[in-house]
Amino acid sequence: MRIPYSRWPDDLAARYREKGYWQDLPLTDILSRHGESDALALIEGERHFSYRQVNQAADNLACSLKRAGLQAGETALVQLGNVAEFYITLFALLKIGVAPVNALFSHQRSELTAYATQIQPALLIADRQHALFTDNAFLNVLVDEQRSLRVVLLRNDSGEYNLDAAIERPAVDFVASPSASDEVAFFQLSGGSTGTPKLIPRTHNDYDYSIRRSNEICQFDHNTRYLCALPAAHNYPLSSPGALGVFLAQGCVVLAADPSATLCFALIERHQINVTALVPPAVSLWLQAIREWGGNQPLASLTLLQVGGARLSATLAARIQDEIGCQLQQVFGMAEGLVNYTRLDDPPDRIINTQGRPMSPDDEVWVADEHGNPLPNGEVGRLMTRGPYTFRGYYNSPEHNAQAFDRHGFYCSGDLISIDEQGYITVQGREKDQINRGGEKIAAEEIENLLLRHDAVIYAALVSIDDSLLGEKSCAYLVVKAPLRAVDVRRFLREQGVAEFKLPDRVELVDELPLTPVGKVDKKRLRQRLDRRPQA
Ligand code: AMP
Ligand code: DBH
Repeated sequence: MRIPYSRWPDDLAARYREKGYWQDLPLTDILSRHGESDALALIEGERHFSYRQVNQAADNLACSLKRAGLQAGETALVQLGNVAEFYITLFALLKIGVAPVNALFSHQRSELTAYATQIQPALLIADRQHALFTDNAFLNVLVDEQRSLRVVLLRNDSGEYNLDAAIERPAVDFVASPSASDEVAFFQLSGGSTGTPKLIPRTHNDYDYSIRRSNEICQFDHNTRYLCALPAAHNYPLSSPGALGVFLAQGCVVLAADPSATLCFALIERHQINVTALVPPAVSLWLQAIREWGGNQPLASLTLLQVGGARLSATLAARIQDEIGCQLQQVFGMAEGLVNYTRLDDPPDRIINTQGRPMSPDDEVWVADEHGNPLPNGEVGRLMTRGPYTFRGYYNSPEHNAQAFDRHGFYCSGDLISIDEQGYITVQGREKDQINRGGEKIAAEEIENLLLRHDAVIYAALVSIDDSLLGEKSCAYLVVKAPLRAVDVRRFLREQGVAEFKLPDRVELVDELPLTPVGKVDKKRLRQRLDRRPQA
């Protein structure tokens, strides 16, 4: 059984193979090539795992899942936080050709249901420590509604759903059988701009290349000690080069539950971390902590700090080298594929002021005007891209794909950028209807649809407001039948089961929403209104 996805045209696929980008190796190879090694692969709290142990644990789980009847070509819904089991599960599923969606730990009922409905999973792996799974209420609903769901395993469950037992039970006669390298390995999550969160099929070949090439640029090797403080499932700390890059290079990944300075500084010092990845708000908090605590001594081992996920201001960027005491690398990427890096040997001006350049010589990136025509260097327009690790279509979304791609297969990311003569990209803004709340993406339409379910709401529009720490926060403009307080709106959304970071930071009641000449809500004007008003 194969999972359907939009393939690359034959001529491009042939080129990517010829150039050695696609090596026709399964992603499982990243781990199994070190399967006999006793080098330290992973640290989480007091738990230490060698490569041999991670690989064995993944084999054990894979074998348990096979015994439970899981088959190649099926899919899984996984929700695990920054714990060792996240990687063990990912590799176990890859080893039996089952493709997971790795939901973020912040996701709630609404997101999990949307993913399950799209992929029809045969398997659910989650954690009793997540509020959704402390009892069986949601689980029963899922099992009831998703007829495909046959197997459930939960971390921290001592009963029938015991994930830990399935990982400990020794594998017998297990031989890995991953899906073919040009088939879907797993689904990545899109930050999205539509009503339902979209899924991105990633193949072994394309993802493996993005990791391998990232390692070359970021110079990850067996001495790399990487702190993963962002959500482990996110594309950035998973593959840019992220934990998978570290595993490929036989370095060591240390997991942190969150990017707070208190936690991370201690881990960096204790485990002699030399590289980590942050979003811009975390950088602000680290800089503040260094000032308050009087120095960057705990960070002495750190040589490289990657920053991405949202626009980093040049002011913050310029402080990193001196105050944190390590080199900055800007990373402008997307779960859809394309990743841009500033290079380690770039001049400071470029590292501070640009979001880098594409990692592959075969990334085709150009800037389009509103009619889809190419613009000259330096002008601001839409980012268009295709390449050896950029997807060719969201899962099961023909209508949205028709909008998101041009007829030559170039993906329009919704970012507004300019490209200089050296090919360096500067992110200038965004055209997609999305709020980037410190790297966490909110699709306006998803929240507007949920708001419209409220009896008192007639119209809803979610827009961004500038925020000095997060870059952007969200404001819901509502036309209502009866007065609503911000707390009521947030409580209502929470009841709809949506992730906390998507709740509006501010709520404004208005008599009507301004419209554009074609009758769409004029969000630009709404944002301008906010600029003129004092903070509530
Ligand atoms: P996602 O769709 O969740 O993978 O998010 C990808 C989006 O995050 C990009 O299309 C950009 O809008 C934004 N993004 C990621 N990295 C950066 C960066 N370094 N600077 C500005 N925006 C970024
Ligand atoms: O924001 C992102 O999605 C992102 C940022 C940096 C990403 O997917 C990546 C690097 O790979």
